[in-house]
Amino acid sequence: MTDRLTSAASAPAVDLPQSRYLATAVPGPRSVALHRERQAQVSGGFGIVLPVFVEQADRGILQDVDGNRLIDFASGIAVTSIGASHPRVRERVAAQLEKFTHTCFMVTEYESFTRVARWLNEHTPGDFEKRTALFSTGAEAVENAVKIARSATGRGKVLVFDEAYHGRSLLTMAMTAKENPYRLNFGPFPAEVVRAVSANPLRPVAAQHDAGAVASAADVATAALASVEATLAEHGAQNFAAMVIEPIQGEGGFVVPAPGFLAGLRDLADRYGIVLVIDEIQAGMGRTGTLFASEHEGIAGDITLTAKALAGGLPLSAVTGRAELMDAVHAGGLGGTYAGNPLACEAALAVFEAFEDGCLLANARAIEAAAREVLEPLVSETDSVAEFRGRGAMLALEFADRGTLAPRADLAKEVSARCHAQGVLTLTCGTYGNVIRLLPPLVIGLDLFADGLQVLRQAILDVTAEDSVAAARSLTAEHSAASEHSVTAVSPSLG
Ligand code: PLZ
Repeated sequence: MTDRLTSAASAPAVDLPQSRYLATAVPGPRSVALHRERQAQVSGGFGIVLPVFVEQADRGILQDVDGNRLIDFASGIAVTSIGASHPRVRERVAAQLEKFTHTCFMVTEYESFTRVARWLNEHTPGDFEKRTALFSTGAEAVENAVKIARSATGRGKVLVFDEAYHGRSLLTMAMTAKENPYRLNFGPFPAEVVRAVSANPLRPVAAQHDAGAVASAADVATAALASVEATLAEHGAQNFAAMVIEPIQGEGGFVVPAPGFLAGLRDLADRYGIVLVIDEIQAGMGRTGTLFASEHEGIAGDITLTAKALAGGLPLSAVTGRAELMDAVHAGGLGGTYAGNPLACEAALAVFEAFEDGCLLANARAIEAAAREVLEPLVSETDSVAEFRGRGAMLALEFADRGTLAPRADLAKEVSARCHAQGVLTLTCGTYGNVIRLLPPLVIGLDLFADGLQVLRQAILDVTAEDSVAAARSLTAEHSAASEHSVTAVSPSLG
């Protein structure tokens, strides 16, 4: 085996104190100066959540160039699940660096590519013979899944869902639901992408229910499935190569589909000979407390996609699927210069080792329990936290007015800004931008996590209380304006 590690590489990893610390305002002066230079050099097309420049990262802490230690509730959007400086990743990548950085797997081979493929074939859901193809980004994995499904079925259409996110390349952008910022001004898009309803329990599009009655989760799933089947019929089910779905919709708002929906899609796919592609790019690799999120629903895709946390921060993605589908593609039809880069493959092998003893999955579940205890009561304590949801270390709070469910992106934004100012890096998401999501690294210490949760909870209590006061004030103002108006309106007749 090629596992020998150099002693230099075994030197202690970055070892940051696991506590929040603010040396300056956030962002501090050095970050502000570096951000100014960035704006002068980098395309304005890139957005930024928090304009802070990171110097070192370790487990739950990001240390910035001003000496601030921020609590990481983002993991680089679910990438650094085992931390951004895990010793195994550092050791394996450093050892590989001593040998070679690249050969191109389509030119000459290296064993780590095959070993990553083998692990994925053995661990992704589905008790059938599998093959894997490695690429670099999540979008590339999605694109290649579509290529493989088309090649295997001889069909063209792709079914995707409301609130879906699959990437920023031309095809995956067409598959993504949200217009701004992902699709805006970037069309025309590839044809043959058809969108069906999803089964969002809080905002059921398809559920038929009596006015005022809340649809049960089972109703939401049943109604959504009937609508999906109608969409398939409308476009000709026999024309669909693939249906692609995230087991928990990530960018769309951490939407956990109503129970039974994914199993229903599995049935539809079987009935119509459509390849079911489960996009586990954000939810997979331990994030939800199981290795793959589809395990919670007891289903297996014909193809499962992984990326993000797969290689601990190095760019690597994978398409893993039924051997007969994966081998249906003509030799030379799949590839890419950087596909399955050897440094990234070594990092993935380190990630697999880190998952071996089950502790990381237990951590994900402990993270959920801790967050639920602190955050779920906010649903009843405030008028505008509509839902606490998610699984494992993939959790979210949706802000919306009680009763009407009118989305409150303004509250999510303000709460996030206050967390950032206090050194807690939160992210927002959702079709309406009204969701705060928690994606802490699975290696975050529970004390540090608890500190971040308290900051978040207090920010929510403060912002929602201020909002209620402002709402009451404007109601009073409206009321007095209305009564003034009625006085002037009636005064002529009085006079
Ligand atoms: N599929 C389910 O979540 C990436 C996007 C961040 P890439 N999500 C984060 C942004 O604003 O660009 C993602 C995902 C799911 C596919 C992708 C795409 O993965 O590695 O970003 O291409």
